Amino acid sequence: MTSTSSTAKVQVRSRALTQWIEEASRLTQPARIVLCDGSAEERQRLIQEAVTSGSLTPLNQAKRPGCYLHRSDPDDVARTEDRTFICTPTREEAGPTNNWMAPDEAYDRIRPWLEGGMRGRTMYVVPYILGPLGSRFAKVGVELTDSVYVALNMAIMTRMGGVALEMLGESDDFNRGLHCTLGCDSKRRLICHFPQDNTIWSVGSGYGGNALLSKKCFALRIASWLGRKEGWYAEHMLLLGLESPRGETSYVAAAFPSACGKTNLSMLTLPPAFSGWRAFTVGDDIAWMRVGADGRLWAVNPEAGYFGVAPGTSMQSNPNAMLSLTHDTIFTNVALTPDGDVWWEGMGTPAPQGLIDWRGRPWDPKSGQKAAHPNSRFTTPMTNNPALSPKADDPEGVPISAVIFGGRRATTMPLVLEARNWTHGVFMGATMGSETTAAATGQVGVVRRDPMAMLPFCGYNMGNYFDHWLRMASLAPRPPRIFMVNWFRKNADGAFLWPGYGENMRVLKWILGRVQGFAEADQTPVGLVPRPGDLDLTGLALDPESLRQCLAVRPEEWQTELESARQFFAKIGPTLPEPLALTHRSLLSELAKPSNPPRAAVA
Ligand code: GTP
Ligand code: SPV
Ligand code: MN
Repeated sequence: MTSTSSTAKVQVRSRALTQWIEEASRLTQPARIVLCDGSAEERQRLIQEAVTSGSLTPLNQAKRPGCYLHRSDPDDVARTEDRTFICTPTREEAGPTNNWMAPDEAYDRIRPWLEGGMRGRTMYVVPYILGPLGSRFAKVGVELTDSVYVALNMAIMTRMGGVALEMLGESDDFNRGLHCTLGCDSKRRLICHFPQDNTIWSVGSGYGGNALLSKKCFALRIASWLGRKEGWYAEHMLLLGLESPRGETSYVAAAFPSACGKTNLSMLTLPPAFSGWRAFTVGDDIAWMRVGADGRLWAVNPEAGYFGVAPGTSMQSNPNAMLSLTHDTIFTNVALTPDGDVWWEGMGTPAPQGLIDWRGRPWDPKSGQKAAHPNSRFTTPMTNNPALSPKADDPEGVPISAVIFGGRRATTMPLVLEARNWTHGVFMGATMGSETTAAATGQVGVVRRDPMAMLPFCGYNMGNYFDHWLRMASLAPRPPRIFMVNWFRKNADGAFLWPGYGENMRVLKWILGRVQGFAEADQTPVGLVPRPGDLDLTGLALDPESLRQCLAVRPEEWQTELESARQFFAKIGPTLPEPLALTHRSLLSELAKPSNPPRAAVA
């Protein structure tokens, strides 16, 4: 018999929501239904439940108050792109880069698994808002989940609870996310998106983007589809504010693929030579953008927390993240120290003796295995971030001066490259490549085309998505300038050429200088690149040869790059917009011009 929690001080006024909850509970047959109100008392209650059930382990509360550790099933540690489907009436709508299933087939495949799937368990009803309260960007979603870990994460990642029911009112306009862990059985794992129904069904996984349905499923896949229909943009982008010594703040939006540096750049700590400058985080993973009445592009962060990569996060690389993690944070798949604290590779402190690894087993430093999973994560509220922008909650969002695309590339891609114009910029984003990372299951370190960092997240046909991007220039009379960056180029010994992290400010300063019209650049066949003297390198000990290699545009590497772009465009097929094909041809002929090589930036 199902009972509904009576402790919640909130009320559902939407008949559509009540009906959907009834329908889902008839199907999954939970023992209890808990309507989440988002209160602090509720959070404590859910934490208690999670600790009792073993889903969360309390950390040392003196050292890390309000912090807990979660260990996921070892077979369920990252997004599973091969189990992720876009379920549109036709295959063409999903396009050649997405897995596609017909909606009826997907519903029919999953429904039998859901029958009684929550028996003996609790169904948490998690209403949430994406976007600042009162913003024209904001949208309501509701996730029904049998995972208390998911409910607790959603409370950090979104504006969750009564506020969302308030905003929804009697309306039937909300995203319906149904999530059932099914014992995290990889054989019954499917993440299906039904854009036409504003619905997501996710089963068989309790991890990250597979299970926190507000994040990649709604805020990117479904939202990108809504954005095309309604004339706005949902992007896999960080949002960063940079205040100059004159007190003017400019905002940039940057799209890097998963585990390629968005959280780090969004929280960067400036080098000492940049005293007088300040950096503020608006968002670290997702941006929703619209053209404003002033003709500029305006963006909000739809989320309210960070689900960030732990390994590599240290007081040296990202102090703002480290300070955020001192309280009220959930850690997933990191290592546990004997005194109840957390540890991961690249934390900047030696591994303490007696570590318990991410699987919950004693860790042997000589085993060659990682103590923390490479995709181990922290979930922390944005209000924990000392660098949080005062605009992070602004319903209007922030105006974007520059869009930055970036990948993880050992070769070819210079430290920074400016597009000649909007179409060239869209081409750069559309053809960007990046080495795969641990954020998704599968082989790590192989270069794949990941357009605008959206390959796994675009909810519709990629060719139409490119077209939507091209259209922005006509919608916005004052569009942002477009750049490409690469923090990950390597020398012949396989070491990173560029120090990265806070030093990336030097590149950002050049980008702002270009936008404002005072920074210089060199023309290359593939775009504009700073000469070494155009970057502010005050206080940076980087040898001139490494810098030269960072900035080099090598025609033979670009031949290979453009061939790879051609193959990718061939895969896109008939929906590829003609201006992108034309840009490809004109870049090829630029590269072939004999007069091109002897330029400063060309090695
Ligand atoms: P998702 O949350 O998966 O979308 O990842 P993300 O894009 O936010 O990446 P994140 O900032 O968490 O960084 C991922 C990894 O890249 C971490 O291990 C970082 O230490 C490393 N990283 C970030 N920025 C830099 C950089 O500038 N240089 C180098 N070499 N590594 C970096
Ligand atoms: C990513 O993979 O881009 C992430 C983590 O931000 S997840 O929430 O798992 O998608
Ligand atoms: Mn991400």
